[in-house]
Amino acid sequence: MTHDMHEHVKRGRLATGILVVGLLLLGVTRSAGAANTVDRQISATSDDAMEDGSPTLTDDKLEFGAKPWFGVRFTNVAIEQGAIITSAYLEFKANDSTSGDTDITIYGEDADDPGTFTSASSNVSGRTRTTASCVYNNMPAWTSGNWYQTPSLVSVVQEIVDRPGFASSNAMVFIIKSNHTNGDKRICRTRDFSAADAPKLHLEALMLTVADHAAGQETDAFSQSDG
Ligand SMILES: [Ca+2]
Repeated sequence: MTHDMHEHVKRGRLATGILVVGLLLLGVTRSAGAANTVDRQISATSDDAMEDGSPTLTDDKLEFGAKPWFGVRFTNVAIEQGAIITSAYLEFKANDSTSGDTDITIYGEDADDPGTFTSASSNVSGRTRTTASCVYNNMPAWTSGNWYQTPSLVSVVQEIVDRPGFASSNAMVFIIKSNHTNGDKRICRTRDFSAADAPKLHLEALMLTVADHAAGQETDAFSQSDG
């Protein structure tokens, strides 16, 4: 073959490869259904709580790294059971400008539709936690008045929505543990400070369509998401 013929064959193989990749991407998109974004903000005073001994429900701030346990609950989380979670994080509004060593771990509550918090003993720390968690050590410095996102909580939220009993518009709880309470802290505002400053939840998911379920595409979609 001449040099030109070699180049022609190489370009042909490249074009075929691009076509195959494109078709694969189309297939993944079609089998996973429509994207869905959910943004929720705490709306009830008992939906954010601090536990240091018995839980308290009306603190206007949560002090990560100073108190041992916090709970935040979001209602009406419109995610289909078994959906593929592609993005998940909490957002907190800083009340103070703080820096220094603050380390927390974030779990979900392993429940289909968890209730709001009460002042009963261990009502935050005693709830069943997800196996998945987000270790968030060495939190960045916070500046008063700014919003801060946690790292990804995809694995935590996926474990919750994969529960057979989870249903769209159920509530979702996150349990936050301070990994030590002897160092510095990050102080955020709660629903009790103001409605506008209450903690937020952001989720993005690929929703499986009815047709996808009927075609048995759900298994394919999950195996692709595992990659
Ligand atoms: Ca509260």
